[in-house]
Amino acid sequence: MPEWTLPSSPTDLRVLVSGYQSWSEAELRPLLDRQSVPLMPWRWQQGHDPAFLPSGEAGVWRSHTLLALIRPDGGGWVGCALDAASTFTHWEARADGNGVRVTCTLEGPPVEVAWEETPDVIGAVERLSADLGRRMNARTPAPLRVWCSWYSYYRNVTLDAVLDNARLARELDLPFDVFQLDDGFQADLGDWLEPRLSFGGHVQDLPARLAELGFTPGLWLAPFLAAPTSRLFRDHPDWMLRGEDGSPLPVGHNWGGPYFTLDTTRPEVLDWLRDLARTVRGWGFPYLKLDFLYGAALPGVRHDPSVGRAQAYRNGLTALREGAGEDAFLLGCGAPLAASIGLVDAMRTGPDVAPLWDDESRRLWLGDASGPSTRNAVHTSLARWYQHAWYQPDPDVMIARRELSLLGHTERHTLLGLLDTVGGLRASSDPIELLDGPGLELLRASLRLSTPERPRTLTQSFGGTVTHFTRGTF
Ligand code: 9PG
Repeated sequence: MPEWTLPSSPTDLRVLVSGYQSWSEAELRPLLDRQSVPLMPWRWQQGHDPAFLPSGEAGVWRSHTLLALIRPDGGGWVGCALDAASTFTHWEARADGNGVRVTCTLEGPPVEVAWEETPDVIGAVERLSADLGRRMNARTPAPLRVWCSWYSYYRNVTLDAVLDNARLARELDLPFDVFQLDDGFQADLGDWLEPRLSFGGHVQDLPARLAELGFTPGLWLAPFLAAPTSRLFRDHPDWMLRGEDGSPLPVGHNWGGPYFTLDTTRPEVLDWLRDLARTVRGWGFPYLKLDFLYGAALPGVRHDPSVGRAQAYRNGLTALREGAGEDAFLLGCGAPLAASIGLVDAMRTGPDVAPLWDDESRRLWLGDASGPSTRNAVHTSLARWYQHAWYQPDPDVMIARRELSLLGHTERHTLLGLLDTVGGLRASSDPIELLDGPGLELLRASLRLSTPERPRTLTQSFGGTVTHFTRGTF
């Protein structure tokens, strides 16, 4: 375990942490602040790494893959893993009297780790993260403009609703590349090939009709998960990740109950994942949003205990890539960030946007900023600006509508500006018929692609985020 003691006074330093998976909080904060840890233990698996949680002590910050400490003059220290394929790199910075102690712990086979003192922290973060991206053969295809059904229809989505929106988008000549159906079409979590009655059709009928309208068909899957009520779970309870007591381990609570995750050290599970991706690709979906991927990387008892959890995760994702094909566009979500490099084309780099600005009670009182809110989404995506060297960032959707939303005019325009700064994918979920003239104009503006910007002034703050971005000289 490498360890460094820095001579700098902790009061002068800020710390940049990256967070573990898409929904975990990433931020730049004074080192003497306290990194929040969710009060509710049942949230730990869903937005954090339960094996490396924030400590909750003032002056102690934990980060995966990358950690930086920044002096007021912009210089400081940066640590970054240079390989993340089968090893998780855990960083901790701890204010210690008049100095700071930094430790780096590896979970998995030994990998090279960079640790530098530099006059330009931001530049070094970008250089080292690009280095990591190169070493892991990052995929950074052109960004896409996506309509996604989730943020207005949620699980009540129907085949007709998606097609109505696609037809209207074509009529209005809205510049979407992809129409992506989200959660709500499947009979149960894990039973992806069987339709849910309320969806009003079979997902298989969608691609040809979307393609006729000139859109690339996209589909959401949570391929590693299984509900206890699903056929997948009933037929293969032995395929699930287990707890110490030998029974399937619940790995989160959503869809009205607990759910389980596949053990990707089992060859038959990898075959099943490959077949699933091949089947939906065969139906005509070359764009897949692969969600809740963190499941395969959770601590637990695996069939093959010699495979570490980063490697187990990567094996599961590799099987999906093999099934979907090299030319499929894979968007990771709820996914360990660096461990996905080279396998996904794009990655959600923050929690969900929601049609409200801030969920203060959950964020402040429950210490959990991984929940859906516009503030949480942009706060975290902005603090991960350097990750565009790993994949196309997906900062999540614009919300341009005024109905079915609590966002005000200024908040909608602020969201637009922040998405523009983050760059990467552009997405919308608005029912197009709800948009009036100004709404359509805002939507069109949000579909204009931009390149990521770097933070230039680290001393200014945005709504509690101590990261400031400006457009221009990148
Ligand atoms: C579909 C949604 C959308 C969305 C994803 C993801 O912790 N949770 O319980 C939790 C639930 C849903 C969620 C994230 C976290 O949203 O980010 O875009 O696809 O699933 O169910």
